[in-house]
Amino acid sequence: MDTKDYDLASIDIAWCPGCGNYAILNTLKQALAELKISPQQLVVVSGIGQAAKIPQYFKTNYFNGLHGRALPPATGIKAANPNLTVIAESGDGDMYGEGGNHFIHAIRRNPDITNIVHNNMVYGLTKGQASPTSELGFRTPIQVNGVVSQPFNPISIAIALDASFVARAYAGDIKETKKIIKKAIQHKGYALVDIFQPCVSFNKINTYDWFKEHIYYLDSRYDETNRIEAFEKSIEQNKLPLGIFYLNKNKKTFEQNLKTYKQNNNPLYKRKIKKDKIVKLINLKK
Ligand SMILES: Cc1ncc(C[n+]2csc(CCOP(=O)(O)OP(=O)(O)O)c2C)c(N)n1
Ligand code: SF4
Ligand SMILES: [Mg+2]
Repeated sequence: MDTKDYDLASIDIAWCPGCGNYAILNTLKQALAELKISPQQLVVVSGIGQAAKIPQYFKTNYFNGLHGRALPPATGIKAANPNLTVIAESGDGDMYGEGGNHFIHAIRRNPDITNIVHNNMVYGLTKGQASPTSELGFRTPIQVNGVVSQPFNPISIAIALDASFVARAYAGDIKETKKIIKKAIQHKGYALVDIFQPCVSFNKINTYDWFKEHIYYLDSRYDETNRIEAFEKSIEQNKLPLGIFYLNKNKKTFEQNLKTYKQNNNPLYKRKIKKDKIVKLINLKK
């Protein structure tokens, strides 16, 4: 497959020139093409925000949900048809703020989905308010004296909850980000890929230059199955590690744990509902 297979005939992209979202879109298309996942096999679920526009900019099935609500429909879609590749993709505000509760419980359920978060440490769409990952002291037109709360650390939270795949990438490095996204999609279970994404319009602190100075990759000797070491890496502050922090291949997925699939492999969407069950459902509504 080719990245052109994901191109739409005509699109009007409403991202600013220089935004890190373009690189993430291109990287995702390359990863999908290399994994030979067709647009027909794929569903991308997003919420609201600049990042959440991504499924409208390439050829895929998609569901654009309410703010912060990408993960529940993504979990449901995968449960109804486990043959699909399901990606829940949105911004840091959408996934960790408005959707923070769903983030935690999706990790607990471990659906076989990939969760890609464009982490620009700001609310881009609504013109630059602080997000949960904004640095302490980050000044905005709303937080005029600077942010007073500690930033949310999605990597630490995910490792603490024993998420089955936890990674961080940087939009400015397409080659490495592509490798990480491909591994996340191939992973069986919930896979978090938090991607540092420069917002050139509203985040003048965490710029391309800033990231270059503040990131480094976990080296080849790093053991991603060691949860304690992964947690230690996740709380490093001076330089921020990138790569796969943590991997737990021993967890069953949400779909595997569902009683209905233990009894019958047939995807839910293919099953016929018996008439008496429909009558029961109608009666419940009354
Ligand atoms: C319930 C609700 N609250 C607030 C908003 C306004 N709103 C839309 S997008 C957004 C922030 C998005 O930030 P983020 O998820 O980081 O995405 P980005 O635009 O930075 O990619 C907010 C607050 C909304 N649409 N719905
Ligand atoms: S406001 Fe920021 S996140 Fe939104 S398109 Fe512009 S640069 Fe990208
Ligand atoms: Mg954001």
